[in-house]
Amino acid sequence: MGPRGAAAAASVIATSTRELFAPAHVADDRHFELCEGAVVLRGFALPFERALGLAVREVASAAPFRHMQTPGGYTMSVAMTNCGAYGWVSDTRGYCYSPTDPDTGAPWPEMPSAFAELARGAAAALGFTDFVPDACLVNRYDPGARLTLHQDKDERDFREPIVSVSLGVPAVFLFGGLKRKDRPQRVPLEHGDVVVWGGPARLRYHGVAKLDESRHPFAGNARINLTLRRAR
Ligand code: MD3
Ligand code: FE
Repeated sequence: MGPRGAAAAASVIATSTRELFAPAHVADDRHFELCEGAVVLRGFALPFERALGLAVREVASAAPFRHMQTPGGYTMSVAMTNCGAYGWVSDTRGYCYSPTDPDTGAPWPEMPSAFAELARGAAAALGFTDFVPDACLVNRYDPGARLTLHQDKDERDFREPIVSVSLGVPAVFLFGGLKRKDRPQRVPLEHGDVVVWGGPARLRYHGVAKLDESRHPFAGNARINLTLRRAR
């Protein structure tokens, strides 16, 4: 079975999975479709939060969070690291996926199985049955950090979905259109929320509003976001 339309996916969540064989966390009344191709799975990551917390710590001890430079010469307010075969990196020369950490020359830490399994499960719930991520960007938002509207276009195959996992302090996700000027929807994302982006949503502009000062037991005053992708 190939990827289904998101409308079909939403009805899968609403009916057959709930009544038949899905794990309890797949059938949840709070899951909803943002637009065709983008589905918010509220709390989908909560059953795995301990494993995810340990794995984030392990990745960050091997490849510490850092503030990358943009091609425009700015320093990003979001601190980033990566795991998996490829990592997203940016410097004054541009963006790319790199098999090695530019700070050390070493390969990125291996993708923790908790990350890969969670992404695979979330994608499968939407009908993307064999999503095998090879890149996980780990973003850390400290108070005041934000991500300006952008498209994700550095990946090889836009038919592959992207799975994002929100952890820690809540944030307002900005979900725009296919043009930068399209006014974005504001979508609050909380600890444990997972979003699957595919199909027609895959190339929409998106960003994250400036993070407010607040606290959550997962990571103090920070928000952590995992973005799982098939880069190559
Ligand atoms: C919508 N990160 O790292 S993940 C990024 O919360 C990024 O840290 C945000 O955007 C964050 O590139 C949002 C959600 C996301 C990821 C990819 C998308 C939303 C998307 C691709 C297309 C449309
Ligand atoms: Fe993005």
